[in-house]
Amino acid sequence: MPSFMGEVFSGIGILLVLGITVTLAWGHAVVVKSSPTDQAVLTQAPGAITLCFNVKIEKAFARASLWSTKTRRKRLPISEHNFAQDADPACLHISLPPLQPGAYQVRYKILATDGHTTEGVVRFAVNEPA
Ligand SMILES: [Cu+2]
Repeated sequence: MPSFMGEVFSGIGILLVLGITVTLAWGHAVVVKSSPTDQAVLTQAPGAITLCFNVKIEKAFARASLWSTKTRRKRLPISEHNFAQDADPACLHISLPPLQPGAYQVRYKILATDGHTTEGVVRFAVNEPA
């Protein structure tokens, strides 16, 4: 094969690799908004956590758990509210049990509609009432 054609083919190869990478990155779910935010220090215990992603997610496959110094991996249910007609398909609401003052982590694992999973954690602290 002449070297010119070789260069053309390797160029096409590079474009294909870049194109595929861009396509995959586009579909991955990334948190664009969370309430409370990660590392938040709160004066009132939150009743729920809301995570909003850059893409639609498969809410039925979402998993979340609560961790603290006293509680290890308490499974958090994905509430019915998530599946309401007017619910944002990119936002996940996770209900929390009543929380005592302390430091907490909510760990989550979600599936984007492209089939890729995203795992993450939101850390927050609830202060003693003043
Ligand atoms: Cu993806």
